[in-house]
Amino acid sequence: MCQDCKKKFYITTPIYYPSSKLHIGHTYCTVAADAMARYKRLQGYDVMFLTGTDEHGQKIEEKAKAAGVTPQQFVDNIVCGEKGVLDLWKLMNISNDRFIRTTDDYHVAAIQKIFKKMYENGDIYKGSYKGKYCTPCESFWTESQLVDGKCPDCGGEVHDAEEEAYFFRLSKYAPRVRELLTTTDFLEPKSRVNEMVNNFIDPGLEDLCVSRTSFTWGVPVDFDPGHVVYVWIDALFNYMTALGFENDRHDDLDRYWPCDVHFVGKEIVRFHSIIWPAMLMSLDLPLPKKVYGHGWLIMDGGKMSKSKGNVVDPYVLAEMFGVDALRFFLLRTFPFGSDGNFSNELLINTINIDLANDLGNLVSRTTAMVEKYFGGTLPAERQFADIDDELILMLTGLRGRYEAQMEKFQFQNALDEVFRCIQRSNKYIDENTPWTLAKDEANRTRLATVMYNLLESVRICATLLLPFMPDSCQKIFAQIGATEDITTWDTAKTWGKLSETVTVHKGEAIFPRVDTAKAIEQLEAIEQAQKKAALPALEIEPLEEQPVDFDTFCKSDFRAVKVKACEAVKKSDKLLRFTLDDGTGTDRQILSGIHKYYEPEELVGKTLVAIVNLPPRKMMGLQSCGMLLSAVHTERGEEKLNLIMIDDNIPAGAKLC
Ligand code: ME8
Repeated sequence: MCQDCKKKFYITTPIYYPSSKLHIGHTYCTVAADAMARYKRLQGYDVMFLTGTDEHGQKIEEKAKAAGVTPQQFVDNIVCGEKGVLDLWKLMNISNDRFIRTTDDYHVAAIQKIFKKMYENGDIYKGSYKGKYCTPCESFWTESQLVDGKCPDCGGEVHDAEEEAYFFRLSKYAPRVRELLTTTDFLEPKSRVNEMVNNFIDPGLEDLCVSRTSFTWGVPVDFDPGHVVYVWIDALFNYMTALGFENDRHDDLDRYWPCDVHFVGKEIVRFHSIIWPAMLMSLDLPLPKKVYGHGWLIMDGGKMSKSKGNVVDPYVLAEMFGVDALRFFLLRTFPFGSDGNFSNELLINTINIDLANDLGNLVSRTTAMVEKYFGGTLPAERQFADIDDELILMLTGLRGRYEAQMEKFQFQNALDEVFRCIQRSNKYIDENTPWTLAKDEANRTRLATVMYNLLESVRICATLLLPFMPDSCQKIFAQIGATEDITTWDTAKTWGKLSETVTVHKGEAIFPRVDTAKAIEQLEAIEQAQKKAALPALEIEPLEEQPVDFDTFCKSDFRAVKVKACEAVKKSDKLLRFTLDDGTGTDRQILSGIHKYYEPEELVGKTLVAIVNLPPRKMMGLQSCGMLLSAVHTERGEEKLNLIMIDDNIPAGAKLC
């Protein structure tokens, strides 16, 4: 079918803040959108899948300043740098058709035009804003919206702020937005509708502050220098500018708008289901068909975030377990609309049970048996039995059941349908005991039929798993001898597409079993190392600000001392006992708690510095007459100590001044 005649499907993810590296929580939504986009392509749709980055705002400006770079350099590094956003989507095999950056020239110019249009139609006006401001969320809040005096989104501190600003007449659109949410399927899951209506619309929608003067990293309001456009206005319109709205970089607005679905995390549903449609109404533009608010991946009871220190690195997980296994896990384990508790154990269990045991085994047992009993190529004759009917019926009906779930974005349920068929097929092996059939030549045709049925079952299941695990499914097709023309949406509902004399190619295990204990240990070690690497390389104590007068300083008697003997103090983990030559002819004993840093034998013969006129003190029953000087600093969170060792030519007793 020609591209123009195809039905269109436009899907978006949120555009990500490149304020720090992305974590597995960000990956979740993009993988879901990718599975959806691939599913629609499989069905024959002309798909536009958009993702991108939301690069303006105070948070980015501040982070760039702290890093000593310009905001543009800062975001360029996180978006395009090594292991940045683009690399991550490449790694995760994300098939987006377009990638927008809100710093792209065409987008910036378009936002200026859009802002001006709403100013000219009277929906944006100038006023002054007083309120509670949360810097990380770049949001003003009213007193009543705060939770225990803190930002309702991130729980962080807010502060009083006032500025001259432009406002969008959100209040004017409250009745229309309310109707949209309550009488249509615009927002899903339905539970999110109540939240929006009860918490935001019914208490009264106030006009929205849509410009800022307190920072400069944003789209300038071209008719009023000093104002930059509120980051959410800038961000939300990406969904249209990326198609060519108010710019001539792209020209597929007519083709794909209105959007079929915006996938967004639950905390940004408010922006997408209230502010976004209201602005489109203001400009008399068609509304997107749907906003789907998915849940969060939760770790240790909270949303993953860098500040909470519970970020899970998708690079580490993909490298250890494979990209497809990770993609599959995210959509198989958690219902898309609700929160899900992420854990490494859960990830490994899913891989071992679903992929290694169920799917992996089905593929490897089937191909191994076709090789063993038929040298890899099935004979053409068939002998069907009643027992086959149930399997065939289940598999030919799978596409319909799967589709019903996919259309509702219920990835977990769609996968459940596929895995029920995989489990049924494994049971079919046990019911038919091919190894018994193989013992008698008379059963050869029946055995070939059992094998063929299994291969067909694998073909259909793998076709429907393509949106989730594109690479692994291709490997499966290669092993079962399925060509491209019979791994399509159409052929996924029809039995008997593989050649009757199909040849299989048993290959390596596609989903190797993971040794849970070993993998957990490895992951913990990597996470510890990453946490350590994130600590400052070097920390030194701040300089003492209190001056010391010269006479007081001179009272401290520093001497060169030579280590005559050194041993660990019994029953102490820390203490070393030094016997020192201080030049007086009488040995001096000093105890020092540095065993963690030095072994006693390595210090014998060294020339050190001691302060010798401190009052003697007893430690572990032993007298310590003075103190050895050392240098201390912190490296990657670990305290380091170095004894001050001086030139061995300096005689014992020499005064240091
Ligand atoms: O919100 N689990 O950007 P963002 C699931 N720039 N989803 C998570 C998550 C987690 N642990 N952590 C984050 C923004 N997300 C705006 C969007 S769109 C016009 C502008 C999701 O980088 C989060 O819910 O902070 C959101 O949908 C997305 O990642 C981007 O978050």
